[in-house]
Amino acid sequence: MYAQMIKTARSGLKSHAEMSDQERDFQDRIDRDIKIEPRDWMPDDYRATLIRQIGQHAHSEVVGQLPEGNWITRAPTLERKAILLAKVQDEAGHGLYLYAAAETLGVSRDELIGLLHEGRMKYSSIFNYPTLNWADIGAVGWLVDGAAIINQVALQRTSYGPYSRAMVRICKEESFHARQGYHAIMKMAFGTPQQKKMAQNAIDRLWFPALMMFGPSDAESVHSEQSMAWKIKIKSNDELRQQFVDQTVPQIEYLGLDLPDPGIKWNDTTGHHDFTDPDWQEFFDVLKGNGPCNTDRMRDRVKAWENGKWVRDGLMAHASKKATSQAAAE
Ligand code: BYC
Repeated sequence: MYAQMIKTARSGLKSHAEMSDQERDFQDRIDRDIKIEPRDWMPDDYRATLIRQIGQHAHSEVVGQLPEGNWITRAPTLERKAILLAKVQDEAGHGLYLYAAAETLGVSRDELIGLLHEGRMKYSSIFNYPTLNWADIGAVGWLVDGAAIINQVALQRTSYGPYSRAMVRICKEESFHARQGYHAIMKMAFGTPQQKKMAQNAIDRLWFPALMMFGPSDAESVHSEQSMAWKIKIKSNDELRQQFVDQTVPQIEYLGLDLPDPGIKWNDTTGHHDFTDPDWQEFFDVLKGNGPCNTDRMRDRVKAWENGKWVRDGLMAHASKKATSQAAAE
């Protein structure tokens, strides 16, 4: 169903005059901050945009388990292992809330997962970078979850009710994720010279990929204008990226480490930090499937899906048996 919708999705903003009466009423509800619920009428493109964004978001949560899950068996202490295990389980839960929110739009989870596996849906570019050592796990929690929260706090006010409510819950868990990441990196920054070096190295490799998580610049963003008019997105890619930089600079200063960008400096005129853009060519290459880990991530996800078939079949058989015996008893 969704595969068909994306083929017909229209691009470009409709003027008030171009809208039908129904579309004008819909836009009016959005403008008055009234949430849109699953049974409400909505334009097909609004539905398709939400399915794309929520689906991509759900896939990111699930694929995002891989780089961190890789370190559960190698966590340096029992406490760190328990924390990481809980975090990775939380990501599965986030995926579940989001797939459930997407299902309220009439698309099945199987279809979304099928599209991901065929390479027709995306997941966040950040998860195509490797986690090479323990310091990377701290940096992921601090920078990657930190970037995700900034985006998701804004999305709590998104116009689609089920997405907005999923975000409220996810944000609560994400703040624990970011804090545990900062705590792990802080231990290393204030640890031995070798630990400090590892922490710096992780930040050097993950800083620019973390900036890319907010998407292309506003000038290059294809969907922002319409998504902001529909309040699917509340803040633009560049606004959120700037917020992340402003939030992170004092945190890195406290750690006594550096961001790998000599261009970062406070600007009195704008009231924000200036910073260097990531390499956008690299970003678009990663999106095309040419990042360091794209192939591994998809191979691992497809394998996990295939290996989990017997569990899904068992659950379906149990549910149908239960439904039959319930019907017979009535
Ligand atoms: N990566 O017009 P634009 C987490 C695509 S997971 C990949 O600006 P939009 C975590 C975009 O899809 C948190 N693709 O798009 C989990 C579009 O391509 P298509 C994940 C990207 O949608 C586990 C094209 O580029 N968070 O925290 O208006 C462990 C043009 O872009 C990316 C979310 O998903 C990217 N970074 O804005 C640890 C938040 N950026 O579809 C942590 C929800 C752009 O036309 N999503 N593209 O082929 C959003 O807020 C928005 O979708 C974005 C992009 C800001 C990401």
